[in-house]
Amino acid sequence: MSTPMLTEKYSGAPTRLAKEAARARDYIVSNRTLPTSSPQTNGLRLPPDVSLETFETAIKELQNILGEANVEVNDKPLKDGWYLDHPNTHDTFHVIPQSSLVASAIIYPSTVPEVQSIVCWANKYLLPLYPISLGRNLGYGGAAPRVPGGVVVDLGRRMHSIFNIDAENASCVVEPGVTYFRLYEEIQARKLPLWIDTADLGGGSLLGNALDRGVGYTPYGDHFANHCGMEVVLPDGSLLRTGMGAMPGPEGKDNPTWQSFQHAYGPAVDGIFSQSNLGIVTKMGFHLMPALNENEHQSYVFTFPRDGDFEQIVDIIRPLAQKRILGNIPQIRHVIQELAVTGRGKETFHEGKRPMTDDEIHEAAKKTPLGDCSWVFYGCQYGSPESIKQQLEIVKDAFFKVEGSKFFLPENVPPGHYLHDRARVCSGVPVLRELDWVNWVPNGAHMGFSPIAPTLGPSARLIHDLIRAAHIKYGFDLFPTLCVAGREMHYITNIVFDRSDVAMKERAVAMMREMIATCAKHGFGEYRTHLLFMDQVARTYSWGDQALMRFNETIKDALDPNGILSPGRNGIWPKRWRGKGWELGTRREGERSV
Ligand code: EUG
Repeated sequence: MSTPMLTEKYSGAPTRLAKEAARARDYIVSNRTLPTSSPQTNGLRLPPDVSLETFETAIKELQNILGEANVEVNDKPLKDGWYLDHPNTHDTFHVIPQSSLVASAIIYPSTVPEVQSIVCWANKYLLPLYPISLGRNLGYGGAAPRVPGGVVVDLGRRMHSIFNIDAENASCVVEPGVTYFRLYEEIQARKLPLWIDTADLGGGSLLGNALDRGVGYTPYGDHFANHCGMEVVLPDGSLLRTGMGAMPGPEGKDNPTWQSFQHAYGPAVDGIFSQSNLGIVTKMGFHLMPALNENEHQSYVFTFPRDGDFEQIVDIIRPLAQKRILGNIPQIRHVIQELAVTGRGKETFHEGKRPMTDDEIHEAAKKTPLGDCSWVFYGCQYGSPESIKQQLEIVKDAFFKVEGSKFFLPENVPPGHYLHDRARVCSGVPVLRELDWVNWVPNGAHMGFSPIAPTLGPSARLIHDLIRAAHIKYGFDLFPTLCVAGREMHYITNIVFDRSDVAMKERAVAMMREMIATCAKHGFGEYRTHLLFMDQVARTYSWGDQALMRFNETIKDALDPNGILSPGRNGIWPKRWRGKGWELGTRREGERSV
């Protein structure tokens, strides 16, 4: 498995992380028992209701437009690769058989007119397209199409320009293939006083992550909220600019406020292109944060001894976040992650496959730098040194009310501790560290379960207990990471599984289905989900007898009458596909195997 660097590949890692990347890869390789490459179980997977003859005609036609090398038929063995060398053919973290969610072909456009031609071509042959930016939507299906045999449009490979880093407006415009790593290195090289906001892993696409409404950890951490202006290819092949970009600028230029004012005029349509299948976003603007100096941000950790401190911690965070004394979205993690994020497998801490008990976790935690505890709060304060000092006094006063809580600065923990990586992420420096906990099991993979709950003690207790009970029932260690804002929190938990263990994967899917249903009963809905659960999650947003789904279907049918764009994404099926058994995990339709 190769370790591409940014100097040679748009999706590679920066040179500053070469050693770390090689180490992460070696860890993953040493922990793998599966072959690096496996033939597809049933050979080439054609798109549904498309004959081989039609498929071959269509492929030839598109090859004539884009060039043969830019339209690949996916009839080769599948390689899971790893983070820096990831597939665009299927879900690298396959929780169902690897050959299930698989592409029939992969297309590499290089320009917006080429994307428009692809859309027209798909309409002609009724082929389901599945656009990806980088395909690093890890935990939610990666690059895999929702419909088996879908045609993946890999936008990132040839469309990765950074168009306009504007130091005065503090903004930029990017194409789908621009990663956090790329933008960060570009800004550093040009010595511009700007911060980016990165996701936990730096190899993701700015545009892709924002469209999926991902989270980051500087004050600009709400990625979709900090986007400003889009260019979109619609399912009929026409081109749209949103926000102020809809108004032409002088002399044929782009509008001068395209990256300045998101809301512009009339209905706010940008939102319908996020977590949806209504258009292919080819350009997206972002606000960037004016850079702070080294002494103008301070990361820190609090630990809390008892599981039962959870309610109190959440109730302490709420007013601090509402008053914006907490300037970013902090994370609370369960102490088991202090073990996992070392990158050493579970066998280092525990014998056997069953989940670790609380006692066993505490015993192992004693030997970690933060010591024994139950919850770990990773925060960061921003401002002048004097202001940070005052803020930290307020924050400490608040958290020290929890008996036995402890406070650490980066200088109080060893150099390899995760806090140092957290400090980078909270100051806009993209890293790779978050890969490490996937090594908890051999052939490690993960899937995200990410419900939203109120930032209230009793709700925190309820959702944690529900999710913990499910993990005990299905035999999984529980890895909660909570991104806590002033009014809601994302309870994100990563289900870590062994890709070679079929029974374990079946348990993971069953547990997801049960947690989605149980959480929905209490009003906790997922903010984002893996391909397999999109139908089920969409149907939990059922107020008014599925009023939202009817609305989404109405828009879908109006914009995409042939149903060619990402059918089924986020649970939205075009008319041509509805009622044919494609929905998974809902009672409305009979299930169809994928
Ligand atoms: C994380 C993971 C997610 C997500 C947001 C943040 C961070 C994990 C798997 O999904 O949606 C440490």
